[in-house]
Amino acid sequence: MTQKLLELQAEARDAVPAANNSADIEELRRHFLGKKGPLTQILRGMGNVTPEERPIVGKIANETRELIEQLLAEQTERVSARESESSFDAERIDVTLPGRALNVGNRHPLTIVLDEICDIFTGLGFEIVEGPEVETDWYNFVALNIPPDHPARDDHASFYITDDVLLRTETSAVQIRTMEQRQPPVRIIAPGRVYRRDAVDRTHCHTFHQVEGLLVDEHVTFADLKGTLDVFAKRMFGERVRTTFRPHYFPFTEPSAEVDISCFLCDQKGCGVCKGSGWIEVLGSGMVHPKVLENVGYDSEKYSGFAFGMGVERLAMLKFGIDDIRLFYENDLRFLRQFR
Ligand code: 2NL
Repeated sequence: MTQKLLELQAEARDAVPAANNSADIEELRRHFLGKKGPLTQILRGMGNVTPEERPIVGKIANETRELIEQLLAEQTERVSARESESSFDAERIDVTLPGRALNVGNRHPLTIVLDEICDIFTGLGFEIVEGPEVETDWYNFVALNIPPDHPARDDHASFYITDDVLLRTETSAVQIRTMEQRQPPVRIIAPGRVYRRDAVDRTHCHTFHQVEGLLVDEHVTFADLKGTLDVFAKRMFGERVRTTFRPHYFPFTEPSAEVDISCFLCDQKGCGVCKGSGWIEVLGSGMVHPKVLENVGYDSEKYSGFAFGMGVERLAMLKFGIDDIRLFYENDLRFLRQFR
């Protein structure tokens, strides 16, 4: 029996250091120390050993178990150090490689300008209101002092759906609806998409965007209009910009004025954008016509107001130096990616 144990020790000394991965080591552990392994078998045979020999055989058996366990532990340590090193090698990453570029989007140039306009007016205490793009003749025209035979309807060649229903030609209708629902003071801007039956060219499109503004209260004067739009122009195009109010005609305002800003590109020396004049037209405005106030049930003796309207495409083209309105709608990423 002692002989068998010594043979077992010799076998383990040969086999364990030859195992070169953790699976083989586990296999050897089962082989030498498992329930059906040689050591267990030998210990089961202890019953046949004489009482004198028993302590000696027992001692050698224990030494054999300890030896095998120690051999396995040493080999496990050696193998696992090597294994984790090779897995480190396999998983090594090159932190100096360039990263993968993410395809980050950006706002559409019209959205950038629209947001900017809205920010300026909300900063001045105006509230943003929105409304339907399909309107009735009353809200789009008649309430704004443009009756059916009015020549101003020619400027607004429209898309009619029925005799009485059309795609809105400006966002004024939203402001009419708001005034119907509230009493003054009213201080709102109405941004949105509008439609006109225009032939498409470098500066015209059948679908474009507008921001209209309206302020109605007691004692509102043309000076309030001038001050408000002067602040807007300076915040939008730079503090150096000055404004001038040129008399004009709109059916829904009286008096009416077009607003020009001093050319922010050439400082009024004269350039292509201001066509040598030093001034650029940026919006239309005026004091709300008393008939419009009466149409929504306001007392035009007690209340007065100013209103204005601007084209978002036009302002965006000026601000970014874009010479063709169609670029906004073609979804060409080479164009759109320039406005980050
Ligand atoms: C322009 C000119 C303008 C208005 C729009 C307005 C609205 C109401 C009452 C009175 Cl509810 N007026 N809007 C007034 C003056 C000019 O727009 O050139 N737009 C692009």
